[in-house]
Amino acid sequence: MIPPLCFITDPGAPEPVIAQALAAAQGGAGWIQLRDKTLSDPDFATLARELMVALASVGVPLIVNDRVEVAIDVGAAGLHIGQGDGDPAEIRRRFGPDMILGLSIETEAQIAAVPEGVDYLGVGPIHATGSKPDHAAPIGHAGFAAIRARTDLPCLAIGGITTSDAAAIRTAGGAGLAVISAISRAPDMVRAARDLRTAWSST
Ligand code: TZP
Ligand code: MG
Repeated sequence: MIPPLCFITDPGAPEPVIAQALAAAQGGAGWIQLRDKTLSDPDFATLARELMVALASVGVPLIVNDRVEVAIDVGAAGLHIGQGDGDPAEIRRRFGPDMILGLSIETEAQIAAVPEGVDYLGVGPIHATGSKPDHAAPIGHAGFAAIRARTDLPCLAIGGITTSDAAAIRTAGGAGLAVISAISRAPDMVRAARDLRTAWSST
C-alpha cells in the first residue's frame, strides 16, 4: 500500500535530515525517501543506516533515492529511481520480490516503457520547483491526470506540491503526494506534514 504522503529529505534545509524525517513522520508522512546527490556512497550509507534506526522507532520505512547498491547494502525498504538510473527490470531481479521499487515519470511517452516489477510512479514535476534545478517541463494537474489515466500503477504527484494540489491530484486518481520543500523549508515541519496529510484526507 502506498502511503498518501511521502517526504523526501532536503540536504540544503535548515534542519538536519534526520530531524526533517522524524518531523515529517510525526506529521503523517508514511514513507521517507533519502535523497542526496552529493554525498559519497559510504557517507550516504552511514546516513541511511542512522535514518533507518530513527525511523524504526516510528514504524516508517526508508526509501533510498538513486543508489541501488546502497539500498541493497543497508536493507532499505525500497529504492526510487529516475529515468536515467538504470533498468528497473534488472534492478527488480537483483532486489527479489519484497523491496519497493519506484520510478519517476515526466512525460506521457515514458509510461509506455515502464517494465514489470515497478511498484509505483513518481509523476511530475507538477509545478516548477527549485528543489530539482534540472527538472523536466512542469506537467500541471492536467498532465498528471493524463499520465494517471494511462497506468494502473499508483501515482504519487511530485514537484512544487502544496496543500492546494491535494484535491486535484486525488480527483485525478492519484495515490498521494511526494514533497520536499513544503515540509523541509516550513517553520513548523510537523504541522506542515499534518496539513498536507489532512488536505489529502479531506478532499
Ligand atoms: N523530482 C521531480 S520534482 C522534485 C523531484 C525530486 C523536487 C520536489 O521538491 P519540492 O520542493 O516538493 O518541489
Ligand atoms: Mg535519480
